Amino acid sequence: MDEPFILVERKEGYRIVTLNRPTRLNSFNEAMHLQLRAALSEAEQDLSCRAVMLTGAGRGFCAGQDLSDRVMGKGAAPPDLGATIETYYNPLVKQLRALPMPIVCAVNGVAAGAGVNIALACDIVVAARSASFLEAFARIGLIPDAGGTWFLPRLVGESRARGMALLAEPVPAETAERWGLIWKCLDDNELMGEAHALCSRFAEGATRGLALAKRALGASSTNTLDAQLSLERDLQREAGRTADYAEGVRAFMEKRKPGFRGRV
Ligand code: T3D
Repeated sequence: MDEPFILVERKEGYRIVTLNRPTRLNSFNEAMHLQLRAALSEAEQDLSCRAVMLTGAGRGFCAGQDLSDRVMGKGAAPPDLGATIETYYNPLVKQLRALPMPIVCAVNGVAAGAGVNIALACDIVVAARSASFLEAFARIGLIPDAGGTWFLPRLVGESRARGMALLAEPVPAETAERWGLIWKCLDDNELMGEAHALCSRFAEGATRGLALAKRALGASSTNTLDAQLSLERDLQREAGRTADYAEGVRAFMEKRKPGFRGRV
């Protein structure tokens, strides 16, 4: 049986999913991919789960692909990386984006390679001041994958995206916040407290509305304004039919905190 490369902790209304290969800076092997996929699917199926926190064990967040699985003997046929991307990384990014609840990524230390882009696929990224973001691919002759070439220019603009991708230098968490790559950089000892506070807040949120907002934002960068306005109309129609919307309006009028029911 595989080791537990993914740890799951259940909290009131949310789950903490921890990448757990600390001696390899939580880099991905196949077993970790499969365990992460299963953990996210279980979170999705549990209607009481209204947010997910993704973080790493030990001093790093995630160093991307485990390169010890990619060492080639001289003269050996190269691996088909397109196949591993298709089988593991692309489904993971799509799964994170489609999760019907917010995902808070608590970047506790260095994020490198696909580790950066998996963080960027999450909804809210908070990072410890000591963390850094390293699109390491150019150092080994690869291109940013796991959505990197899509996320980077959208988040930080073309020139910074090209700098990160082509120079492969670490971007400190403080700079990442200033550039808009992430939501917030926090003192190391405040990171997990803030990540828990965000998840607790989402665990009391109007989850279906938040999921619809994720969908709308996810579609916006490839839509025309006309198409986006139509999508907003359709998704708002759906949001307007939720019990949480009715409760939100009632609570506002009665000047009280809303008691949202979330995914039910
Ligand atoms: O292959 C496919 O399927 C295609 C998909 C590719 C996706 C990718 O992510 S490709 C990019 C892979 N990642 C990298 O290139 C990053 C490699 N790691 C680093 O550059 C450095 O480790 C860091 C800059 C992230 C951190 O540096 P530092 O000095 O803080 O730590 P370290 O000493 O390098 O690493 C600590 C240990 O973790 C070390 O092991 P040791 O010597 O203590 O036994 C190191 O070998 C191991 N480690 C770190 N990253 C990886 C790794 N082992 C395997 N794979 C790694 N990616």
